Amino acid sequence: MIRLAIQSKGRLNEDSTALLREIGIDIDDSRRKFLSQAPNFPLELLYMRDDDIPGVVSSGTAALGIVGLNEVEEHGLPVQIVKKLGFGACRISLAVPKTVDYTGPKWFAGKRIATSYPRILKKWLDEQGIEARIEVITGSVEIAPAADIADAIFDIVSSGGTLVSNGLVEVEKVFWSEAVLISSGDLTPDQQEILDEMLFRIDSAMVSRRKKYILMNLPQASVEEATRILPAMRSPTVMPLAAEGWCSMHSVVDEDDLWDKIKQLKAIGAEGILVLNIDKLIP
Ligand code: PRT
Ligand code: ZN
Repeated sequence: MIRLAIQSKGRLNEDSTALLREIGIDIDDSRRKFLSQAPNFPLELLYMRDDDIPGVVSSGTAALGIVGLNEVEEHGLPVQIVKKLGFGACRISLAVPKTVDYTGPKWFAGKRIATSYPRILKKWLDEQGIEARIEVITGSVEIAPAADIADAIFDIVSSGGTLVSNGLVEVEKVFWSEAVLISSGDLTPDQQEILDEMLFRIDSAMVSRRKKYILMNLPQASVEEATRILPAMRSPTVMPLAAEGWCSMHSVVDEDDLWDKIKQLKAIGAEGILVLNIDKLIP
């Protein structure tokens, strides 16, 4: 059995539980308590505020956690980053009122900066050799300049919409974050085996997310050329069709390359191109 701490509500909760479901671990959200056990996997879920997750993992109360890298960095506790999970992407940036004539990092010298991330901010200020006053506030940091609590803010930005609607401009992007799987680093052999199984499943889920299955009808004469366009994992599957001189070709492509490949395949006579989502891909 292994215990995993995840955010009980908030931005990372849904994606965390969706990832667990995607790797075949059932979660009963309707009966969500502080602790719940997966019925089909040796995993116990501990639901908590994201701020508490680095702490419970570093103390070993939970062997694993899913939390934003920003929280891990801010708490500075000894936990291992096992895997970046590709959701919850954001950055922590410095922003100033749009009326300010911003001249560069030195502008912050002697200024008051409101933030919930004093440690990450202090590290950046030290690196820049700047002394500023850090005003620690939790929640609604973006209203601090208008309320004259601060001259600038250091806060999480994702789309940037919150800054714009508060008359602020992002001037320095300091820290990039996404959700990460963390571990106490102190696992029993049994727990390590469970984690390895989870990582194997997460990897195949993440790989398959960016891949598409493609099939098409192709003139027999174009098979060699199509094989160059679609390298696939070993080589594309080619099957004869009833129609003389034609075959069916199946392969896997990166989503990023999809439209480019389709254009090239059409140019060599491919027809009836079908593109499908892949549920799981085990390399
Ligand atoms: O209750 P609990 O303490 O668990 O949650 P919380 O309120 O502290 O955190 P929560 O749920 O807001 O965020 C959890 C994690 O999601 C953060 O620690 C980040 O790792 C990640 N994340 C990703 C974000 C955002 N994107 C984000 N946009 N966290 C917060 N925001 C805020 C941002 O500060 C801004 O005020 O959302 C607002 C909208 O952002 P824009 O730029 O899209 O307008
Ligand atoms: Zn929080």
